[in-house]
Amino acid sequence: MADEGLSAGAVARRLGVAVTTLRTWHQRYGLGPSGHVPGHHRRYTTEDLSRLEVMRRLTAEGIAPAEAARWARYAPEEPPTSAAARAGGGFAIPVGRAGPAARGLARAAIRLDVDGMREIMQRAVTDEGVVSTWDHVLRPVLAGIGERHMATQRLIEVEHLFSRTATEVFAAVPRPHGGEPPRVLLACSDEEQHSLPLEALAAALAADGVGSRLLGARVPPRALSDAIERTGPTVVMLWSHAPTTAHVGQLVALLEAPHRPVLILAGGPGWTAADLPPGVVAPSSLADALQLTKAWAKPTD
Ligand code: B12
Repeated sequence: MADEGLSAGAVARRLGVAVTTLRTWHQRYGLGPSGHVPGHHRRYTTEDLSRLEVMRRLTAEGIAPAEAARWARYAPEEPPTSAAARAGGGFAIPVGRAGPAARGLARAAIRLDVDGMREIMQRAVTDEGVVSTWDHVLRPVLAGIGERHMATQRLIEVEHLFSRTATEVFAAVPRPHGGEPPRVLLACSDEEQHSLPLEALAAALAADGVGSRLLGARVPPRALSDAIERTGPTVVMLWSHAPTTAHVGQLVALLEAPHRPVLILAGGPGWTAADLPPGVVAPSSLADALQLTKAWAKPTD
């Protein structure tokens, strides 16, 4: 490169990107020209160019621009490669042996591409149904997000947007209406925030014509018993994702309720089988929970 540096047009041509893209990278992410030649616009130096090469490569691999720019600014000599990322060492969300839909979803998630995520999730629900979408498309990505978060303490924004989008897609599955009031009550235990698995179950039930009441996250014992008294469900599922929210007392209260539900399910990895009171059933999967719930959700009188 000549000593006086490169113009924006020349850099754009070398990188194969538009001049407007360069301008955006400059204005939003501080990846601008640092050289200065009197009487000229600022010029891109060799260092600027190598930063921009990192930026171009990482964004082309699907890494979010802000994230790519952080690498480009601070570690241009050691950017992650997409192969390293797939192996779990970079910015990609590892999805193991999951199929193309989960891979595409993971890429859309890391880019915070909300439309892309919604489209993939919706298409999977339409083509494969809720259970398969959960097991083969969403769950691998959720587990991958959890893994990357543990390793890096990052990606909370990805986790939130992903969860929100999944919530919307599950909620959009049409609910049965016009028949009997729902006999199924779905609730997270007190202080439990991981409601997505219950949202998946509500959507799967709806797709099979079974209605439910979904109380969602953090249901205190009193609220749960009030809801049971007022709605008389035949099936109740209480979800706990971690031992800290596996309040066995909440299950005991269900067993002792004046209108005891016929089937009490303890869902989620928070519960320990040995601690479950007799009469409580722990499903092993969404499909299992769906089958059990449907069997008991029919009117009994
Ligand atoms: C999304 C997410 C969140 C979202 C939840 C959004 C929502 N609306 O649900 C938000 C941001 C709220 C969240 C918050 C927190 N989270 Co969080 N979260 C996750 C994440 C990424 C996915 C959760 C999920 O849905 N998993 C579903 C599948 C993937 O879980 P699974 O264990 O394979 O489940 C199987 C079985 O349970 C079985 N099964 C048995 N019965 C049934 C019945 C049904 C109906 C179904 C569907 C399945 C089923 O099949 C399932 C698979 O289908 C996980 C990572 C992970 N690996 O799960 C962390 C994770 C669960 N969270 C974790 C933590 C620590 C937290 C926080 C405490 C963080 C914080 N410091 O604030 C908080 C609050 C937790 C609380 N008090 O409830 C830890 C839990 C560690 C632990 N065991 O104690 C995890 C494992 C992440 C990690 N690796 O550290 N989280």
